[in-house]
Amino acid sequence: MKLYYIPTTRAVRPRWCLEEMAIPYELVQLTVAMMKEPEYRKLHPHGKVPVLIDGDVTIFESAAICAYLADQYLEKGLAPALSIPARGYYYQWLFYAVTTLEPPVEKFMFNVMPHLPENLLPKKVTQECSAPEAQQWFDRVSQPLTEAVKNQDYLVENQFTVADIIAGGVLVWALKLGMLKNQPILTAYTEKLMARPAFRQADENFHAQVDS
Ligand SMILES: N[C@@H](CCC(=O)N[C@@H](CS)C(=O)NCC(=O)O)C(=O)O
Repeated sequence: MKLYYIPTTRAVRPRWCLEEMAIPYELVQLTVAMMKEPEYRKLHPHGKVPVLIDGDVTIFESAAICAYLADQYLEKGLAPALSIPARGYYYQWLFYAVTTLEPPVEKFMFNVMPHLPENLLPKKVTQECSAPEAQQWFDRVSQPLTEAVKNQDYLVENQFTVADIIAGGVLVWALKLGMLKNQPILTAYTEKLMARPAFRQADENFHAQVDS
């Protein structure tokens, strides 16, 4: 199992997942320049991270990688069983996190960090809405998450799953960017996720900076 990774990026999510599962893996740390090499483009069509290679399978997209791992190692308990109703809620939060929760956080980030590498989106798309507009948008789409965790620790049936890793991965960015200032419930949920040993291991460079 090989994970192509850059610290603080979306590649933290599959690394967090692997750490939670205690599966041995090889971490391949890339630079932005290495991602643009033709060889790497054979693994990811847009030269981005993360990419996971598991035997004959090469997958990109952070949420897809985590969902794949959870299903391959169902006994590790990071996804509800296929046939139970909780599986529906699991899919709901997994897809909500990447399609609805993440876009305003990404837009906010491009506003406050305009030099982030991004080779896919046209410039006008990365900066089409201001940071305050992105914050308002985020405040609306994060409401359902607040409702979901206000009386329980985790999103699906109060069991930690990959849905928490993917939604949590987005919320960790929001927290670091200062977007959760007025959201005590989501701040508490995110901080609880960040205190997990597997997350701290996966996001080691961030903690090395903050703790030292
Ligand atoms: N939807 C993809 C997004 C991948 C992505 O945009 N990765 C960023 C890092 S967070 C990247 O590699 N950016 C470098 C670039 O676009 O040049 C996922 O979740 O894996």
